[in-house]
Amino acid sequence: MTPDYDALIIGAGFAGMYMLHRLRQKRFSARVVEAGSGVGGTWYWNRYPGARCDVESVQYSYQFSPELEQEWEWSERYATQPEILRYANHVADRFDLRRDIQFDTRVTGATFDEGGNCWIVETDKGDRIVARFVITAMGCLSSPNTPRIPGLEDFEGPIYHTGNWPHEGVDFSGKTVGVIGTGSSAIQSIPIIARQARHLTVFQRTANYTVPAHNRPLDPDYVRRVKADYGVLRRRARTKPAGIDFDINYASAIETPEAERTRIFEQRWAYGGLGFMASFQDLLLNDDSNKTAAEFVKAKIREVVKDPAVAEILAPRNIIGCKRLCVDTGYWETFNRPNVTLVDISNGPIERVTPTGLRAKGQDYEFDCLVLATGFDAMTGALLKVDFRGRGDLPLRDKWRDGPRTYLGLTVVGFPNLFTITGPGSPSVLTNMLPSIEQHVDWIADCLDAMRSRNQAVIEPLPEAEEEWAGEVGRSANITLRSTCSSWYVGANIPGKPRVFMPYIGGFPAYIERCEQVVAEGYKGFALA
Ligand code: NA7
Repeated sequence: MTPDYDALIIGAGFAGMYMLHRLRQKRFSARVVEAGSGVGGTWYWNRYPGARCDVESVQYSYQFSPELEQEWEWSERYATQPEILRYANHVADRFDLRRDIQFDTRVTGATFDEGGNCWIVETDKGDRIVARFVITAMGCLSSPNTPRIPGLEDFEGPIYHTGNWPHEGVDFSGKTVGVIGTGSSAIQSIPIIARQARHLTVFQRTANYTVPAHNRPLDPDYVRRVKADYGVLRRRARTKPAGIDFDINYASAIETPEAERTRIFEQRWAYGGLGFMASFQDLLLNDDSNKTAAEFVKAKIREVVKDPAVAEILAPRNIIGCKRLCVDTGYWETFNRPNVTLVDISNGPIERVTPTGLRAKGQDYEFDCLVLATGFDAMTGALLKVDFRGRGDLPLRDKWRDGPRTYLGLTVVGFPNLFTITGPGSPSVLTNMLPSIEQHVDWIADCLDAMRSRNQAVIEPLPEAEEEWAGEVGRSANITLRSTCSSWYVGANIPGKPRVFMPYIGGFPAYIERCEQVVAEGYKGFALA
C-alpha cells in the first residue's frame, strides 16, 4: 500500500496547526483533517459568552516564531475567545496552513496495517487516507459531555452546550434561562448571561473555587518589555511546574504565621489569576495548608455575597485546587442580583427536564432556554470517539478499558506510529497548553526525522516502558491532593469512566527532562524497526 502522506494529523487547533508547520519545515508530507469549518479547536467551538483563557495572553501564545511573537498584539491581560480565534486564523494565514487542512471532516476510524506499516484512516465524508503516521491533535477538553438527564429531549426551548456554542451567538435579552453546572465555563458565562436575561436560575451540584481575574487592557510598556526579550519570559516559564511564569512562594502555608499568611493571600488575591495557588508551595501537598487557602476564599465569598444562605451554598466543601481552579470576573457578585436564583442540587440530582424547565428535589423550575455548562469527557473522550485499531485489530477502547495507558502521554503499546499530542499521561492539562503543545510537537517531529535518517519505518513503545510511565503518572498523582476528589482529571464526571488520574503531575520541567533523556538514550523504551 502506498501511503498518501507521511503523516495524517487529526485536528486543526493549536496542536494540529503547529504539527503541520513543523512537519512541512522538515519536508514531510502531511494532511490535517478537521471536524470544524475553521481552525482554532477549543477556541473554535467554545464561543459561549465570557469565554476567555485564564492563562495570561503574553504567555498563552506560540513561541516557535519570533516574528509572530513580535507582530501579534494582544489587547487584554486575559484574551477573549474571539481574540484567540483571530490569532489562530492569523497563524493559519501567516504560515499558509489552510491548503493542507481538510475542514468539515471528522475522522471516524483508523486501522494499523501491519503488512504495510501504515495507518488506513477513514472519515465521515467517505475518505480513505493512507499515512505512515497518525498524529492526534484533538485536544483534552473537546468532547462535550451532555449528561443523560431524563426528559432532556422533551425541552421545548433551545438547549445550548457551552462547548458547542452557536456561531451566530445567542441573545438572552428578555429570556428566562437555566444553567446547569458551575465549572469554569459556567463561572465565565453566568455573569454575562445574568446581565442579559430576564431571569437566570443556576443549578449547582458542586460549588467551585474561583479567584478574580482582575482582567484589564494590556499596558503597552509591559508588552514592550516582554517583547524586548520574549525568550527570558519563555525560559523562566519552562522552569515552572505549570509552564507558566508564576512567582512561586516556596514557603509552607501552615508553617507561616497567620498574619503573614493572610497578607500573602491578600496580595495574590489582589493580583488575581491562577497564581493564587502558588501563594505557598504546599497548598496541594498538605491538607492543613490547603485549608488555610480554602478558608481565605470562603471568607471572600461571605464578604461579597449579601445573602448568608446563598453564600453558604456557594462556599465549596472540597479541597481548593483539586478540581481545576476557576478564574472569574464578577461571579459571586452575580448572585446579589435580583434576577438570579441559585439552586443547590448537591443533595439530590435533577429529576428530569420538563418541556418548560426542570424538576429538582420535588420542585419545578421554568425557563425559556437551557444552558448545559456540563463540561467534557476529558483527555480520552475525543480519542475514543475515533475507532482506532492497533496490532491484531485491537480497539483502543479495549486497550484503555481500565483507564488510559501511554508512554510519555505520546505513544501507546500496540498502536505503532500513532502519536497523541497532549494525550493522557502528558502534563499538558495541568500546564499552559501552548508550550506543552510545542514541546510535544517538536519531540514528535524530531522523532520522525531521526527515524528517517536511520531508515526506520515503525516506532512503538515497549510494554515495560508504558508500564513504568503509568507507574510514574500514578506515583506523582498520589503525592498531591489533586487526585483525591471527583474531578474530570480522574474521569469522575462521566458515569462508568474508569477512575484513573490521567495527566502527569510531576511538572513540566521533569517531563521535558524525561523526554530529552529518552532521546539522548537512543529513544529508550521504544522498539524501532
Ligand atoms: P467542568 O469543570 O467539568 O464543569 C462542569 C459542571 O457541570 C460542574 O459544575 C458539574 O458538576 C456540572 N455537571 C455535570 N453534569 C451534571 C449533571 N448531570 N447534573 C448537574 N450538574 C452537572 O466543565 P467546564 O466546561 O466548566 O470546564 C472544563 C475545563 O475547561 C476547565 O477545567 C478549564 O480547564 C477549562 P460536578 O462538579 O461534576 O458536581
